Amino acid sequence: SSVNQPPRVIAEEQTGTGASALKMEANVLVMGADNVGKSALTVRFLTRRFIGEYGDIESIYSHSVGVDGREIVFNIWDAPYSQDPSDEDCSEEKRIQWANGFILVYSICDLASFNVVRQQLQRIKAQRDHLGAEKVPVVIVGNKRDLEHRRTVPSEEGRLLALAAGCDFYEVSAAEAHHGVLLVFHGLLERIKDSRVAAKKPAGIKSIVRTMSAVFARKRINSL
Ligand SMILES: Nc1nc2c(ncn2[C@@H]2O[C@H](COP(=O)(O)OP(=O)(O)O)[C@@H](O)[C@H]2O)c(=O)[nH]1
Ligand SMILES: [Mg+2]
Repeated sequence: SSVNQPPRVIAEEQTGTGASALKMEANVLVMGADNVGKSALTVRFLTRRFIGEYGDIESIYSHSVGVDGREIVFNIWDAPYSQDPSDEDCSEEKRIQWANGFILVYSICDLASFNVVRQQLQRIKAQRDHLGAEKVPVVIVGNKRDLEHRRTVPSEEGRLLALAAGCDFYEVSAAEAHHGVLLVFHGLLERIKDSRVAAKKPAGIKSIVRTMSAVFARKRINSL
């Protein structure tokens, strides 16, 4: 179902027992340059179909799926690309704040769109690092894989960018197949789950070990 409305603030996943433990919401922001297939990808995931032309309507879609007996509600924001990120009331900043996970889309036949993904990735990292957040759930998607004869972005470039940024990478064709698109959204969901588990842990084993060795190091120094 399409909902043309301003973003809602979605409550974080509930813990504990009861129905709330079985339901999880994930806010997904789809980003990338114009014409790379952001809407095609989104609509493919929602309806399993490829329509061809999508217009430029900004939408937030809500879509429920069952995963391992649990209800997952994807709230997907299909955002148009703005040349100037500081423009339009800092809305990119607001979108980034809203999102739990990011799908960064470029077209494999459009090198400029790949550079847009690089820049958006940096802005996401900058904003999230500033908030002191855990590792940000991001997947990078090279779309239009069916247009191999027009490729200008080698697969390796996409893979290297993802490797450097610590995120997942997929090449898909929203036009030709549903399966790859499904993997993108479910891959991101796993990342979002991981980031929530990480955020809940008060102290990782590494930081405990670090504290212990600091204590012992001090003792050793004192006893000299
Ligand atoms: N060949 C091909 N065309 C695609 C694919 N995905 C989207 N398109 C086309 O690319 C154009 C832009 O798609 P759209 O989803 O509107 O891009 P957006 O501006 O990023 O939302 C449309 O004409 C789509 O039909 C794809 O995987 N392969
Ligand atoms: Mg669009």
